[in-house]
Amino acid sequence: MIIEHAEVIVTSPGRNFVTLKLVTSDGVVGYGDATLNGRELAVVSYLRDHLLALLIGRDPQRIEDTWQYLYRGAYWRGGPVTMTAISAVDVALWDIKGKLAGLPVYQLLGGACRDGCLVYAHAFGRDMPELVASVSAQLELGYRAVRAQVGVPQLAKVYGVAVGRETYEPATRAALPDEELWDAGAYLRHIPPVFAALRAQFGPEPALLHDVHHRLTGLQAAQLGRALEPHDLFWLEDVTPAENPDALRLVRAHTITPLAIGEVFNTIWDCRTILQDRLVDYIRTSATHAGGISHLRRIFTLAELSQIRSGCHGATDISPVGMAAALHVGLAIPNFGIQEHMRHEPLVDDVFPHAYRFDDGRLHPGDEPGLGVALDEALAARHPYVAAYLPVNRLGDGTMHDW
Ligand code: KDG
Ligand code: MG
Repeated sequence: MIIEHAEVIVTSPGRNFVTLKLVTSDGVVGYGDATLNGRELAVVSYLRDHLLALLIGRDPQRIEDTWQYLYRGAYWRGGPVTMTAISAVDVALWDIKGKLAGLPVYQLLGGACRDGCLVYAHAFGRDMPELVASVSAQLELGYRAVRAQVGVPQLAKVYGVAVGRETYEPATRAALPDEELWDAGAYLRHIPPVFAALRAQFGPEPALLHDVHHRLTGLQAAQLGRALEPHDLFWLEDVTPAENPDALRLVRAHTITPLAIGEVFNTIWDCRTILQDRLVDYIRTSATHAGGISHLRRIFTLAELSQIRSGCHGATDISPVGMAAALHVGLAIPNFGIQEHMRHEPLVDDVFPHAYRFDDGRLHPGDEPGLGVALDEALAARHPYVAAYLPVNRLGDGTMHDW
């Protein structure tokens, strides 16, 4: 049996998704998520212009060998474009292997370690009453863990808070990125009382999370972590720019608020110092951007040595294929922590019918052979690619800042 056909499918049912489809000579189809938010077409080109021809004729069962062939064979290592493309190949091959075996992927990874994967939902509000209503709504849906993002009075737009729509979607369909304004002082003054108020309102039980989106210096992040300690966060995410482990080292030295990082990491090498020196409590890489199921599992095994748990990135730009991949890994590893669940719009679920299901605060990947995600190609074709960008951030004097 060989890989006989490979193609890239781009669709935009409300937001862009890039999907790799592999078909074996026996007619078995595998899907991989290749979506890189705001830079989608670079991965499409990497796959179409450089990888697809290398896949035709290969044995689809040789997942690790194919991974090594594409990683080492490129000579140019790592980076989001290369690794998103390799991730898609890896995930599609696991999908095929599961279908050939007649087993869900988590069974091939050693079987379930738990009944389901604890997930956290997103809540947001421009002000406190809106945030309280949003957290309440998520708890009523059955979530046990909620990420809370709130507007800051001096800032017109804040990461994680939708303006003029019901759901938050960071990428904007436009020819140029949106520009936002950032003021660390205003943010740092505003956030601790917000979490004090959430605890007063909801009590000690629900897990509360917050995403800083890589915007603070080590010292600012240490101040925030310390100020939040009385409010018992499940985690404080991406407090400092991800490429600098020393910033996290400073934060770590000054606060016991649990930390999470990793959504922009692409390989185990990006994670190595942070994991080996135990600079965080949760590692947030994804199957979509960090080398697929094979490499994600390797990262989580390294994390396990330092008692660090998984916290896979699961924003809306991770397609249902990528979400399923994360859930199969999450169900099977011993050091699972939590999984982000930013629900897709119903149209996305129609384009990607899937077996994973939400019940009692947890997601289960389902028991269909492979990943358990299909792609309605006719529906996908009715929603062609639309250029979209993530916003950029500036300080008050016009200086570019991390978004
Ligand atoms: O593409 C960028 C988004 O995935 C990111 O902004 C979402 O930080 C994010 C999160 O934790 O969901
Ligand atoms: Mg994040």
